[in-house]
Amino acid sequence: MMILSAAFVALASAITAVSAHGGVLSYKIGNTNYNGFVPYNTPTGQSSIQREWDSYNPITDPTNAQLSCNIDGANLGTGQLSATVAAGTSVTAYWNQWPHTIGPVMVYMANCEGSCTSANTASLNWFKIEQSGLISGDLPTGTWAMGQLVANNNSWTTSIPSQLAPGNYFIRHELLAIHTANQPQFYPECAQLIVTGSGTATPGSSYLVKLPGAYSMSDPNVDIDIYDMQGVTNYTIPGPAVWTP
Ligand SMILES: *[C@@H]1O[C@H](CO)[C@@H](O)[C@H](O)[C@H]1NC(C)=O
Ligand SMILES: *[C@@H]1O[C@H](CO)[C@@H](O)[C@H](O)[C@H]1NC(C)=O
Ligand SMILES: [Cu+2]
Repeated sequence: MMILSAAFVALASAITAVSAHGGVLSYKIGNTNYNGFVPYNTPTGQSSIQREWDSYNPITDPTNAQLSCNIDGANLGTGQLSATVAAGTSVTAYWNQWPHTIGPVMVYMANCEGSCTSANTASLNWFKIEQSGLISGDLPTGTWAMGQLVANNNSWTTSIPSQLAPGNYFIRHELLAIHTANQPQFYPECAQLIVTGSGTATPGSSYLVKLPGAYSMSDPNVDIDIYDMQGVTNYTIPGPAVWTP
């Protein structure tokens, strides 16, 4: 009986640990729904527009070599799909029952310079198409983009820039949870897109970053203790400026 209850406690705490974090489980692009990769499962036999990611756990080191598309970010081989999407179309990403409400939401893209499936995501040039941080109020209790995400069915909707030049791109959703003092939690997921249209705009070099590369623990907005910043009403989101063509 003691052994049984110890096992039950271990199981219960494992479930709690899983539900304390998360990631993007599916997308709606235009009017089409796409399943994401199923974490905690073998990639064998899975088919998705999303790159592989293995657990709900955050990346806590901003220089982690797999920051671009989460761990381990591999392509799914023959199961790797891409979604064809016209520039200007809206993309909604859906998370699991997302527990965190403090921190910014960032959406990046990167041109794959060829096939996204064979791209090394750490060497691509990433640019931000949207970000949202502290929306109202002050630290530590104000309303954050991540709180809006939770209130909005654990989802975030953004649009592919309508003037973006067509090509093969990644879209990368990243949550930076900062509810734990001086311990940032990065939650990135990537999906492969084929953007169509007649746009000609591409971001200039000042908007392009590597991931890892864009963030460091020496950034006070990454290594932040919001509980020690009572009354502060601004939060500078880390990484590059948003590119608006
Ligand atoms: C809420 O999110 C789920 C996916 O997690 C989705 O299937 C459902 O359509 C969404 N509901 C609304 C009202 O958008
Ligand atoms: C708030 O803005 C001030 C002035 O621009 C800046 O020095 C400070 O770093 C900002 N605070 C945060 C948390 O981003
Ligand atoms: Cu968590």
